[in-house]
Amino acid sequence: MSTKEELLKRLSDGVVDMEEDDVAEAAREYLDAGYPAYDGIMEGLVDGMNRAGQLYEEEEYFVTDILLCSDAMYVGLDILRPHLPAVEGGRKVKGIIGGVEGDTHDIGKNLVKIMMETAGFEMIDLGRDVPLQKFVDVAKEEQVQFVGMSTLMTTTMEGMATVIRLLEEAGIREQVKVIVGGGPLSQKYAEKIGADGYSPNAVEAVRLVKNLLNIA
Ligand code: B1M
Repeated sequence: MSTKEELLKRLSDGVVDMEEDDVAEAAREYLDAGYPAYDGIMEGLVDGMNRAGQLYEEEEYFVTDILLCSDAMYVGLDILRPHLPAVEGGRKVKGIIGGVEGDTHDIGKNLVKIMMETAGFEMIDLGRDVPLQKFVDVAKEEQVQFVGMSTLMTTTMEGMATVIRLLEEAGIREQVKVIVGGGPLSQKYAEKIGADGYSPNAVEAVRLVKNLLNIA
């Protein structure tokens, strides 16, 4: 029988190698062995996606490769995700999440959404390349408690500041917590634009929202 580390490596390698069948097989074996789905996602699938991202940056991988890697990651997510422990009871928290206008990256945003849903939050996913005003309109219509914005590009970061200004203009800034995340962002930048918080990853994002909304 394979060890947990061996199975995590197979999950990660399967994503890097764009091998959907290998990922599916490793994910099933991983669950059958009784290992936690959460680690399989973060230390297996996400690790593989991060490695694939590195290869893209080194110009070893092309756009098509990276998209096939993400397909393999989603195959694994479909298998592991139903086995994440569900959170029972508590006050239902409602939030929106989206990638800001001009940015079509959505892999990290999707992971954040999945972790939030697993934590019991009701998430409205606005998708990617979301018009800035839409964050405000939906926040108002749906009376959400928090707004999550993601971007991976320096060229689109400024859109987050605009959304915060639009929330103020709409008179609902005090009613929602705003959190931001994505590659080029930082705590410092979040503070600069007046966001309530920044998270470097999907797991921290859940903790951040819980802290901001005073949920145990
Ligand atoms: Co592009 N891309 N890309 N890309 N891409 C980057 C981001 C880049 C850094 C690569 C580089 O050049 N070094 C660069 C941005 C440079 C910059 O602005 N500083 C870049 C560029 C330039 C571009 C294009 C413009 C390329 C072009 O066409 N010339 C173009 C964008 C077009 C557009 O959007 N208008 C483009 C396109 C693409 C692909 C389509 C090929 C693909 C995206 C597929 C998709 O998302 N559906 C892609 C990818 C995959 C990447 C890299 C390689 C990997 C990103 C990724 O998915 N990582 C990336 C380089 C890199 O990051 N190493 C790169 C895995 C993912 C799990 O991590 O998204 O960081 P990440 O999410 C993390 C955290 O950031 C955090 O939690 C997540 C999970 O833990 N997080 C949040 C994210 N959002 C959060 C929100 C939160 C909290 C935490 O709260 C709300």
